[in-house]
Amino acid sequence: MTRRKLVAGNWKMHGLRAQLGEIEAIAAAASRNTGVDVALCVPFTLIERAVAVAGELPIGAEDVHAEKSGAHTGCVSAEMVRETGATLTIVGHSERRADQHETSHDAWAKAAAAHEAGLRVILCVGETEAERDAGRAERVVQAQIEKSVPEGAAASWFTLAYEPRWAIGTGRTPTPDEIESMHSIARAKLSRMVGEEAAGIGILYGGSVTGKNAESILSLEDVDGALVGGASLTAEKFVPIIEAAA
Ligand code: G2H
Repeated sequence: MTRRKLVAGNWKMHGLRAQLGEIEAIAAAASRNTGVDVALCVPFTLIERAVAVAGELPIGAEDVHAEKSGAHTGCVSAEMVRETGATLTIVGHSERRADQHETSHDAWAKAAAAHEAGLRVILCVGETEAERDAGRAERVVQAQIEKSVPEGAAASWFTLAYEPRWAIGTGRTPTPDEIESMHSIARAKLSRMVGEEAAGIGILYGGSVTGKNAESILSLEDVDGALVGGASLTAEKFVPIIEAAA
């Protein structure tokens, strides 16, 4: 099954209105590079303005709450995100698992809520350095997939992102063999969960992707794109990654 590559930016806790020009420049590059899908996930506060300047570039959130509404001070529901004009969201990012103590069950509930609200979901999984050193990386990632991928996950709305935690924002990346091996294990796990649909589900790599390493990572079997943090903050850094995927 043919899978189009997706390069998604994750601005994390970066981005004020002064950076909207970067989004316009990224959107322009995305429209020139028709061989790849591009998306940008930004802080809640910037979504509506980002949507207004992004044209055809899909804008997403970095998280949603699992419930539709309620007494959850400071939280934002998937329905609220959808109303801003956003069309996707990240869930289960390792920084939320670490900083907000989110579990795979939380990620599962958020992914299901996001889908119900009409958002595309990018669900993140990935092992810690200690887990890899202990030879447990594959089991950890398989267990995260088992517990956090919603029933009926389908290529039309669901994307998985493998992000080894020790590679995030550190400048370190796994070897090509390690990436290929984990992506193949992840797809096999998805296949046991959702059957033939797994062949169409994109699996992104995330963790210190830059313009320098993008081509070698994106050319790997079973790598269907990238989730990019630091290098998505400016068009100057992000556009070469988009071009490497196109
Ligand atoms: C991993 C990635 C984006 P960075 O978190 O999700 O961030 O590219 O900065 O390592």
